[in-house]
Amino acid sequence: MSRLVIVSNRTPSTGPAAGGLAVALRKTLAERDGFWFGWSGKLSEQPPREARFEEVDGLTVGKIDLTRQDHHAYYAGFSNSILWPAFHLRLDLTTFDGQWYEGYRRVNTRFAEALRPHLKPDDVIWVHDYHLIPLAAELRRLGARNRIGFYLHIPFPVADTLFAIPHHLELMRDLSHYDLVGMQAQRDIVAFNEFADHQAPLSLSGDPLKAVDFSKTIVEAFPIGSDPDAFARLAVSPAANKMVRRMQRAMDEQRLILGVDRLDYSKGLPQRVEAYEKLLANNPQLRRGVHLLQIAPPSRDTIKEYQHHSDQLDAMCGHVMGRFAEPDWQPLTYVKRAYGQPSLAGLYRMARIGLVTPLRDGMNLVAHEYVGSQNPEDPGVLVLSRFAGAAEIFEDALQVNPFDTDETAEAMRMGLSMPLEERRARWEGLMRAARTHSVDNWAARFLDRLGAMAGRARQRNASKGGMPTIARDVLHLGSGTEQPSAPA
Ligand code: ADQ
Repeated sequence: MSRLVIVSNRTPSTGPAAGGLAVALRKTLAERDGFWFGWSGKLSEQPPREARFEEVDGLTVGKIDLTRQDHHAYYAGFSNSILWPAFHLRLDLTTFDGQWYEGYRRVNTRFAEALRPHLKPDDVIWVHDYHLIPLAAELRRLGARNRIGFYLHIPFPVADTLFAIPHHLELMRDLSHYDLVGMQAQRDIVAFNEFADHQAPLSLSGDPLKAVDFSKTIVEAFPIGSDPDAFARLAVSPAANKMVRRMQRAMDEQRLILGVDRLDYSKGLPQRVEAYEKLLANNPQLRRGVHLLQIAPPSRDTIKEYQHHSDQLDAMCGHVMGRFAEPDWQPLTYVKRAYGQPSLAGLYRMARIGLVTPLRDGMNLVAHEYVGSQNPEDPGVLVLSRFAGAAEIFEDALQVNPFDTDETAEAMRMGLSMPLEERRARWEGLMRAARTHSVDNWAARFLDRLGAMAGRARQRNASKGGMPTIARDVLHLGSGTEQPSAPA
């Protein structure tokens, strides 16, 4: 079997992996030869050009360090102040700085130069996420002919938003150097095809303009998931029970409405708090009978949009407390810290409503974890944004438009009064879907697909340059800022 090389922004560190994705990828790698490659987490003035390899909990891990300046331009800059907001359709939250793109490319070149000497011709390379879109192109420039797959963990933007991203055409050309590109949802494939079919803003006359040839790249949806049966076990573990007992003492007879998210503007937290406020305002009989627990540890808090969002949420929670709290009852608890998976699983199981209402999300694994953790005899209700990738899988959730806070408030009310029989029927459908789309199945499907492309890799080996060609029918480029690069 070919070796597997996983490449991601960060490499795994010792100790239990924090998320289901890291666990699944570690397991996949442990089952075959290969290594994980990425940034070490260290910044230094003059990082060595070569990667250093270490054993981390039985896995081989190759790491490079970065300069502070490069890391800032690549990570906080181009990746998280341009690509992340734009791919989540939040152009209003982007910051454009011309130097960031150079830093982004430089880091991708550094990754490729440090990785290339360690590749064998038959290695299968699996690159993860928007930080590393140019990596295949950089590796191909250095002569790598391997099968290279890319997985985008976040949504793919609609064409008009993509056109607004600086250097979008170069980024799309970079994508065409992968053999297989995986995305979360059919919605993302539709958006990608919209771009691939036109590649420039539409005009009233003439044929669609095409600057990038995607004919050698397969682009498909591979919806990611969690390990729902592991969450089912975890939710009744002693560690989970400890958290549940603590909560039960505080909650008494109140029913729990639970949100668990990174503190990120894509997760729709202000809208969620507003919807909860409407639930209490419109249904006075529910006051003292429900409690919202929102867990949201800060992330990327050096970026000003994240600080602003955090301040906004603080103010909104304070507002709802001020409006509804009584000396002996508080409507909500807002906790800005991370918890271990057992504690989360216990809370998921206890919650009558799992409130997962991102404004836009690649998949949303919290929805999968909530489903896995439920008590089959007395399951809770998943209130789910229809703009999460998970909405394509979880048809039995109460799906809402998170921008419409009246609708979300009404879904919460319905969930709180839903009869046991309906809750069970819906949960059974959800659990079936969560099992079908488990993270293990996701990794196996992607790697089977990429592995089956051996023929194409040989074809590439046999061909002269091996680079995807640039279509010849380019009349002019939409933005007028970029020229197609010459085929190698
Ligand atoms: P994220 O944006 O991080 O992931 P999500 O899919 O919900 O979003 O995953 C969050 C993970 O972090 C879950 O495993 C959850 O348990 C954990 N987590 C969240 N809050 C936590 C807390 N307070 N304490 C401890 N753990 C917590 C990106 C994309 C998603 C996509 C995933 C995977 O944005 O759309 O689903 O990658 O591809």
